[in-house]
Amino acid sequence: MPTTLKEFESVWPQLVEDVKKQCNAYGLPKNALDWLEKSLNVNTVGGKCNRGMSVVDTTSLQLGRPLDKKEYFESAALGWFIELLQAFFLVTDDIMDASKTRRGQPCWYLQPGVGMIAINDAITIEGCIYVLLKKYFKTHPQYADFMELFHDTTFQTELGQTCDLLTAPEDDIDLNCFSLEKYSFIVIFKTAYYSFYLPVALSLMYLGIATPKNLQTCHDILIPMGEYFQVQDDYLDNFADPETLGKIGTDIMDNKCSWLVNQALKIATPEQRKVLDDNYGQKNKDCEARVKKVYDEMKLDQIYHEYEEKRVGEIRKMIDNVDTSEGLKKEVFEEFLRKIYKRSK
Ligand code: DMA
Ligand code: MG
Ligand code: MG
Ligand code: MG
Repeated sequence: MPTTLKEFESVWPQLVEDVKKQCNAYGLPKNALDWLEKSLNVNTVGGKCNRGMSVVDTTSLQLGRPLDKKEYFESAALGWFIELLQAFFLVTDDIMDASKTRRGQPCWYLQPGVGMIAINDAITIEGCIYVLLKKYFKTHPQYADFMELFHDTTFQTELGQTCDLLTAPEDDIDLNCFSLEKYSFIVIFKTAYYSFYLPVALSLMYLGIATPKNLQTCHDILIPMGEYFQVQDDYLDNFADPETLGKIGTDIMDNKCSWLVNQALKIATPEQRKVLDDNYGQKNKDCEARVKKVYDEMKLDQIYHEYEEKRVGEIRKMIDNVDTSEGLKKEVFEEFLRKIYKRSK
């Protein structure tokens, strides 16, 4: 049975206490301690926690039984480190993307009294990963591997964000610069590694079965799955109800090399292309509405649903062919796919 959000969240308060204990050992002033606690709670908790819970689910599926108390806590702690990494990325991403809401609330940098302190808050949240990793895993045989994996994955995500931002200049709109090749690199690096490869790789390391072959198999399935997940994110940015999604889409106004604009460019008539050229990437609601209208005319939602069925079929085939000779279980991938298939938020 997959873990529940409630059970997973029950581990969180202990981790906050641990961070506070470290801060108290440094004699951190009370106001700063309170600030950090609030920033941690607001930015890390309140999401779906698919990434974090997948560490727990992978560990339990691999062992083929429910986890004991210690195993649950340790896997969930590793999962929360991914959620901390995600919080670090989201706080900065929302500033750079000029987003307004996240998880149904104003973005952290827009909350009263926060502003650009949010940049330091993001960096501090990242630092908490290593405070906690040391506390719980210093004597684990895989301590160095955990640390290296977090560092590598963080760097990969940062490179993805670099390409995402450089492909979306504010003042130089040129739709000819977009392509599905560029798109693929951006989303694999900014999303797939930390959201899909990282949770499963951490669990395998925790269990001591992260052989090169098993890690390669994880990579070969989870990177395409992560690519599909970001296509969903781009689709939802335009087509989802912001109320359900918890965030208001910004991709059109931000001039993003989104999956939708790449599809639109493939099929646009000369008239539609002109509307896109004149209105994409403009910080103006009317321009955005014109682009949305073209997307509707093109029935991009239908094209997306066809893509989804085709891609999920291909991923299921890859899962069927998984090499299980070194103990990896197919159910790990089936469960991850189940969590995201046809998601609406
Ligand atoms: C997501 O890109 C990637 C990271 C590393 C946060 P995005 O800007 O499309 O995410 P969102 O739609 O959640 O702002
Ligand atoms: Mg964003
Ligand atoms: Mg972004
Ligand atoms: Mg998005």
